[in-house]
Amino acid sequence: MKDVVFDLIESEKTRQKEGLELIPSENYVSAEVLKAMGSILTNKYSEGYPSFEGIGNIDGEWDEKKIAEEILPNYRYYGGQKNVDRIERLAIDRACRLFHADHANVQPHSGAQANTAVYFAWCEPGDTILGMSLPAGGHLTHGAPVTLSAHVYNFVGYGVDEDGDIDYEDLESKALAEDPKIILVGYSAFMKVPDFKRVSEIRDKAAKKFGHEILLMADMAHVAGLIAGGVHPNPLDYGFDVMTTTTHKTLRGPRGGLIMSRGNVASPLKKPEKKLENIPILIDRAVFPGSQGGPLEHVIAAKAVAFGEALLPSFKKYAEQIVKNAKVLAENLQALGFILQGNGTENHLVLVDVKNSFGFDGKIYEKALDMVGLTLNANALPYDKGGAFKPSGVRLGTPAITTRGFSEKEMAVLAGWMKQVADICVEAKTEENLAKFEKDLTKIREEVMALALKFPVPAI
Ligand code: DSN
Repeated sequence: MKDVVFDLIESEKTRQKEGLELIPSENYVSAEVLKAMGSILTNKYSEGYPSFEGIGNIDGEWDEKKIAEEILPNYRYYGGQKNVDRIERLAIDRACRLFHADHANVQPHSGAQANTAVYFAWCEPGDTILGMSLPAGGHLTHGAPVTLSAHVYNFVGYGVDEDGDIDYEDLESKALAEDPKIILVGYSAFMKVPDFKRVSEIRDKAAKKFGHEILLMADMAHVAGLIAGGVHPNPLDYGFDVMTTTTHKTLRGPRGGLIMSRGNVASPLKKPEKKLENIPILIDRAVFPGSQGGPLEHVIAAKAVAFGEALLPSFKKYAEQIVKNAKVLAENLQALGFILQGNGTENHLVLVDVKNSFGFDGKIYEKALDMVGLTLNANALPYDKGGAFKPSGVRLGTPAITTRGFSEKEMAVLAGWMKQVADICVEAKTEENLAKFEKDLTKIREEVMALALKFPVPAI
């Protein structure tokens, strides 16, 4: 008997094909990424690491003699690692090339796991970490009170200014007052390009004042694909020691996490001194055995495939188009009366102040847009009085629709539908009342579906 799960997967395929994904942290993977992720590598245990020495290259050409002589000993706790070692090594080498890193740990199961491992690698419980506060647009794992991170470490939050940019003066004064062990730049709802050089200089000043090393960390989960495509600066080029990311957002890989670092790469078996130059080894030890068990080698294989795709010239074009589309979408929305946080966008993400634009909150708008096949998420604006449960905004972005081949001209159509749905929400006032506008919503739904079907989802 066929498991009902497969019916639900088919139904989800239809939803993805017929609708448009505007959640800025989602994307559509290629058939190859999907194939690697759904492979028999899920059968294999491989706690530990492959040899830290390079055994392959980007084209997957192997020096079998070198492997026979040098790959052993690897650092695994199970036998049968011949293929897995090469796959993980490829993922590591490709990630290093993409992000100009000395080392990559490709094992984190998620972005949250990646961040946890970095904190654990460098801090003691109670140490201070300075990051963007959640109400300003930071991420849960950057010390939101409900998270493990906030229970273990003393998070201090810096804010954003009226333009939605990092409040660098606030960051600097807190860095010089709070004696942080980590200064963290990263976010979930931020549409500016951070001044990494300025933050790096602030770190140096604070390190001098307090007389100890301070780890400079960037959580680039949202923009990693833009960095890989060369359309966003890379924090590792501006003095940052560590960059974490998820692999499934703009980077367009499988769901998972990744940590890149600068420093000495060596065997993870011997515990090194806690110095910034040793951060790659400290991170390896903090991922396994520090905070994770067996790596998901099927996901690591899919990461390797995605990184290979991101190294191709076509990915650069993709990244450029994401940013162009977001800019044009923002301009079209503004022309139709939408008020945007930060007055537009410099990356892939647009944050709409729907409350000030139209008088309703983000939840009703998210629901109405879902009814026409446009998927985005209600999102709090910086310092939103409505908080997470009655947020004043919605967050949307262009990575997924750009993968489907959307360009500037479709952005105007999209903005037009968003305005029509906004007008319906003005009349409906409550989520319950949306049902009364079924006819109008269905008409828009049909138009959305017709356009969506012209731009197939890869691998479906
Ligand atoms: N949940 C992700 C996002 O949507 O931004 C961040 O981890």
